Amino acid sequence: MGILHEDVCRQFRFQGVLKDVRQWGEGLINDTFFVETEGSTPDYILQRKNKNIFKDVPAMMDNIYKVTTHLKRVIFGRGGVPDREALTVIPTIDDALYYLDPAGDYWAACLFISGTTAYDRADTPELAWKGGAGIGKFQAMLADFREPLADILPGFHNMRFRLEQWDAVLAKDPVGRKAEVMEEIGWIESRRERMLGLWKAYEDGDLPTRITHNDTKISNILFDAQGHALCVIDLDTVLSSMCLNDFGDAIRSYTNAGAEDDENLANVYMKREIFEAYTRGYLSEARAFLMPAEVENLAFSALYITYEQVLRFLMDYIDGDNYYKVKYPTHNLVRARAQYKLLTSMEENYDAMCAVVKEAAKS
Ligand code: GN1
Ligand code: MG
Repeated sequence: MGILHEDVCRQFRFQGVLKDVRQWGEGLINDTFFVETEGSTPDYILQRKNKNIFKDVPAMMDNIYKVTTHLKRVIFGRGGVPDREALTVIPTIDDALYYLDPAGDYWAACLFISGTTAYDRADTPELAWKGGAGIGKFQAMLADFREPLADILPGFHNMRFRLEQWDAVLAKDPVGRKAEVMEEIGWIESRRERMLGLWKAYEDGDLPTRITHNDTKISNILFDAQGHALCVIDLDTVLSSMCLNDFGDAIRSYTNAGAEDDENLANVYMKREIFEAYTRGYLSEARAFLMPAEVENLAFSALYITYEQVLRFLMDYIDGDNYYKVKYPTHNLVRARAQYKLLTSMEENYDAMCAVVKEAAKS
């Protein structure tokens, strides 16, 4: 049997001799492969980018290149190891940041950072603290990056845009699923104005625009042998936006006692000790650059991003599953219900969350 995608690998400036190329990770969007080379030459991560979602892969790769170049400069200045603490994009033999194959698919590659561990879940407060510190440091290193990035995912985490998308899908009801999810639709409708309020504050300039990662789940951080957050990965969604996205999305994923698509809703609730640990870790790095208005909205951003995720999963279900990969016909609906359960748990804990943020912001 030949090596998977050997022809594609030949397009990149990979060192050494190919040994194996295999599927990697559990992403819902791209197809990811681990490229192993013989002997001591580096290994690589190769991805076929989802062109259905990323409409402008060249601009996306350009964003990633700009951000990683800045990170490497900062890391070097701090006496760190740029190729281990930031992603390294591997160019093609034509010196492009991506390869467009004859079938019209876009591929990109980066250096594999060896000797690191990635976690699927933040099961302990210690790990959650370190993850929070990792994202805080990532944002801090980019706090003085002023070049605007290309808006490659228009409306990502923009509630005004999401609700417009939502209204359009509901009006169309393309596969006739709307009638069976009226209760779930009510979850979205009843919180509309409150959720829109945060985005409006951003639109009004009460919250600054920063470089944001936009997918801060723990599996997007590599930890070193000492167990510290070493490198933030999966930079496909780096954008210029409000940095509350990153805190909110981390809380959504870290604190969930169940799975994102848990069918047993009793498993799903927000773990308060994980919330507290992440918040403390994050603020240990982010306290120095955050504005008061950002700190004040941290707890709410968790509700905001979780609500948005309920909306996105439910909308994709109603739309006939065009966005997220699904493993069975009601998968997006199951995901939406599980995320809603998490949202209600956050709502119940909201006052306590605000108190934790207030306290952690001081120390
Ligand atoms: C998608 O593919 P993955 O797991 O990195 C999505 C995120 C969602 C997440 C939900 C570009 O991320 O926004 O929060 O699924 N990414 C995009 O699991 O839509
Ligand atoms: Mg991602």
